[in-house]
Amino acid sequence: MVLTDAKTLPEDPIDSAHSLPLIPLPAHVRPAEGHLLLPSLEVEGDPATVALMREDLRRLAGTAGPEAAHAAGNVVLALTDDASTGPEGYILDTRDDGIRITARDSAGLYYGTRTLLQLLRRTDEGWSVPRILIEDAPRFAYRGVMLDVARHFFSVSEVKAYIDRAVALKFNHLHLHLTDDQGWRIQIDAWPLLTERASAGDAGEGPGGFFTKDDYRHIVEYAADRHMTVVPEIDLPGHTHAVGVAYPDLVEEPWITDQLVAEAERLAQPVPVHGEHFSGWAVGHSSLRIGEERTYDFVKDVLDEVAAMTPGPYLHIGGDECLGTSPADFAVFMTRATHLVGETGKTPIAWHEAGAVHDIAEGTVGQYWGSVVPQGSHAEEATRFVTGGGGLILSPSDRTYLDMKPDAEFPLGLDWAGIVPLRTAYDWDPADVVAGVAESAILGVEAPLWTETVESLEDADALVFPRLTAHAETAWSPREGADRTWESYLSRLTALAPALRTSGIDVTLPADEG
Ligand code: TNX
Repeated sequence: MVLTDAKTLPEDPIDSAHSLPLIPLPAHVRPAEGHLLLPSLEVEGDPATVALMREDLRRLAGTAGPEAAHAAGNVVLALTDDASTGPEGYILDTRDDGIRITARDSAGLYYGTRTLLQLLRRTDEGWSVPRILIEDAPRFAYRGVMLDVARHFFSVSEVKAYIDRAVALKFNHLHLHLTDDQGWRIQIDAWPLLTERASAGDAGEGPGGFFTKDDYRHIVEYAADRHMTVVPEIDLPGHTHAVGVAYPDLVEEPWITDQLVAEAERLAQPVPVHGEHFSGWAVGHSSLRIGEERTYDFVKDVLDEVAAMTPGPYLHIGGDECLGTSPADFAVFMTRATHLVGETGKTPIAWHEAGAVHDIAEGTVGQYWGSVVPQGSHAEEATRFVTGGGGLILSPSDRTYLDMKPDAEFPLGLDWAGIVPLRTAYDWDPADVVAGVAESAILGVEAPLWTETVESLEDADALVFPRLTAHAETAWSPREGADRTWESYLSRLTALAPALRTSGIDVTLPADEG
């Protein structure tokens, strides 16, 4: 077996990666002839990445037990100063005697190993990997998933399992939606009743729950080991009904409209009652008391404590769907709250509605959740974050909301932003959403999972896969390229599906699409 010299391969072979189980598509793939067969794998190099890779290989090898030690490392993970790979980028090269991954940073090495894990196959004679040269780096620095642990609570081990799914697809941010009308999920020492009184129950019949500070730190650490940054969200000043269960004087009476009542009746759900747990799905009925100074004591304490246990640079303060807060009050609140975040040393993130407010802190990052073709004032609001020196995270709801039903009959999920089949999830580009926002102002892409209808990891998997793989490709892969097509993606997904199924994720491929 002689490794074909990469230089003799065509520059950009058509359909080169088409049949390979690679998602997200790497920036450059040069397949060669044949496969490399290695009886055993011994990983050496950058110690932290080696340890994670050994663990992953043991899992992949199944019950076969630990590998017989190979005399010398035949999977080499090397940090280099070679400028040819950018941040988080790597080069993966299969050679006669093994596999070499090089990168400038350990995140790059880690992503190289994620790619290798997709390519490796266990055979009777050992491990098989296609002869290949890959040079790769992400398109966007922010590649996020969001998990709503407020509507239904997820345990530390479930969150870790969600992280495992996301990092395998090279996502690097986990946005935790920690608070909402139905529950407060994070311990705050200065306001202990939040978790004592407002964490029981959820958007349904479940028990709820919350993360202690140690739980949260454990999640942050587990994520960080895998090059993932946790972005905590405290949703303010709306979505705060649960705050009123703990401290009734901090929130207004619920803002009940005829529409809310009609919708609650249609779904046989309760209408919110001030100071009592709310288990329905209605949004936009709660608001902190904007005119009270005690509100800002509360907000400051919460933001300070959350910032202190968050090593990442961001603190998300929500700002969405504040239907029960007047625009003037909303402006007062978002201005003060974004500045309070700034005082903690973190960069504020807010949902795009906050872009309507003139004086939010400079550098505030916006998260756009409008449709892929912006309606009303949404584009203008999104643009405001960019002119204000911040960036934009794109989460168009009719493309990236993982809680939207993939087909009308799907038992889980909602449909207010539309039905989102796999092809719809795949076919859009972040640079085309908000006209006038340059690619360089787009921090990246995030796929949120709201959990009104999601009660378990199994439910989450059913909604999330395979669509999360589409969003991984949108966030990581270059826009142009012979393989950056729906057809190639579907063929690569088909090739990847058996490995996903082996790892316990049951992906249904769209037989009728494509
Ligand atoms: C909208 S869009 C929400 C959430 C809901 C979700 C359900 C946005 C920032 N907020 O409060 O859970 O719809 O799909």
